[in-house]
Amino acid sequence: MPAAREPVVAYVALGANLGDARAALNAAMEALDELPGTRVTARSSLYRSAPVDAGGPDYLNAVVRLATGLTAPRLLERLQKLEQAAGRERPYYHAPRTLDLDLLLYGDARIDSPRLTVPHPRMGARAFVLLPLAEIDASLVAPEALAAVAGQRIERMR
Ligand code: PH2
Ligand code: MG
Ligand code: MG
Repeated sequence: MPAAREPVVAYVALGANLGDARAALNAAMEALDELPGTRVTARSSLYRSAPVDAGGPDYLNAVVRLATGLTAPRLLERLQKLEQAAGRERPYYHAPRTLDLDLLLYGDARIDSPRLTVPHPRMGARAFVLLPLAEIDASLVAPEALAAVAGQRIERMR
């Protein structure tokens, strides 16, 4: 029998700004915890944020930390299936969406393939990623990075 893979610590950003975004994010966090060989080991609060480089209503955003035995490509596949199951449509770039699940970090892997870039190339410029990420693992976010996105409107929800 092959040895089981050591679980990898990964971070996933969640976003939605169509339909019942709060329900979609909560359901997605539950679904991530049920992926094969995967546990959600930390969840941020939900945040309300102004769309960045996009139009439409305000977003709800959050970040979760996973411990997963899935490879990065398999995890990506699962994220995309969950987006589809939530009714995700892609009429144009950055269109409002019922659910967006972005793989931010996968252990210390650097991945540059046509389908997947890790660390996520735009995460450092987005308050809606950095604030929830800092809430669950402050050591991953430099104070200067938070200062650089301080102009973006975002509010932690109670
Ligand atoms: N996602 C985008 C583009 N802009 N803005 C906010 N506030 N939240 C998002 O999740 C978001 C965005 C593309 O995925
Ligand atoms: Mg995204
Ligand atoms: Mg995405």
